[in-house]
Amino acid sequence: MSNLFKGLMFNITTIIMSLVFLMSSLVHGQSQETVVHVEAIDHAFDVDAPNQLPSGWVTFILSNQMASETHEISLVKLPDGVTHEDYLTDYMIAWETLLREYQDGVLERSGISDRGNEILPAWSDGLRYLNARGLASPGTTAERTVYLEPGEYLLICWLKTEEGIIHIMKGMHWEFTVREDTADSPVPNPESRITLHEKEIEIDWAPVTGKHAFEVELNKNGNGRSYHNNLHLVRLEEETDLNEVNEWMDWYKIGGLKSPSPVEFLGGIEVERVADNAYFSVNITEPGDYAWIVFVSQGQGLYKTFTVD
Ligand SMILES: [Cu+2]
Repeated sequence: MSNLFKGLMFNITTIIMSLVFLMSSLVHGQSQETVVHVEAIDHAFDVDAPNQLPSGWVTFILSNQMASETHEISLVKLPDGVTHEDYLTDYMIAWETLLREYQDGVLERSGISDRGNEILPAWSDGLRYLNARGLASPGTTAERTVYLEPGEYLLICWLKTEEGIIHIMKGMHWEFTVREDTADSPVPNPESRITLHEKEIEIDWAPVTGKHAFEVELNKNGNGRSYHNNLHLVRLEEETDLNEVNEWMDWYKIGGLKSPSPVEFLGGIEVERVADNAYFSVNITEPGDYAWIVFVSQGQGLYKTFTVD
């Protein structure tokens, strides 16, 4: 009787321990799926996650601790029926052509859109850029939280090498699928909010060192399109010229988004002009002078400088 009881207890204990182990692996698996760690390499993404993720809120952490160039977290959702391969060949080859024609002076700035309609695949209109230009300089780590609908995605980097080659073409792309099942990850609820008005960056925040999470509200005009679609944090040096930084952020220009960058980038966002609020985090490790910068194409960037004591 007593042996039977011991045997029963042993079995129950084994079952409980197996369940605890199973649950802890599930929790571990889930956290790896909703917080995706990405190490930037010149030129690849080393991603510590399965290439099938649940739908819902997912945070991408781009660590640029090993590379010598500035990189970014850019996320694009493909239209139905379009493969990762289609994007990396048909679409990217057309962009290489557009860039070359513009830089060779064959194409005017105002003609890029029409020429794009001629040579980009018809499905390009169906691409959804969830984020681009989450710029991170060497030695920095940037975070971005996005809502992923089911579908096929690419994590890419549009920056350029010294020779002017787009990092995607050098191998900076990671393909993944977002499943129908939803992760129970919470809606981001950051401490601070930034509002991008037409002519002002409004921010309610006491700048101190440490990690900071932000929600960005994009003020929209009457047509439902936001005045601005991007925001970045940079660390200022004595000689930093923010107008020069704005020029450098112009991807089309020969020197645009090509390392070395004129300033240290600590992360940020770029979204479509019809996008809802955006979420990102930055890490300020040292006191100094900093600036929020909104890149304005062919115009004057929007800036807000601040000091961290
Ligand atoms: Cu890159």
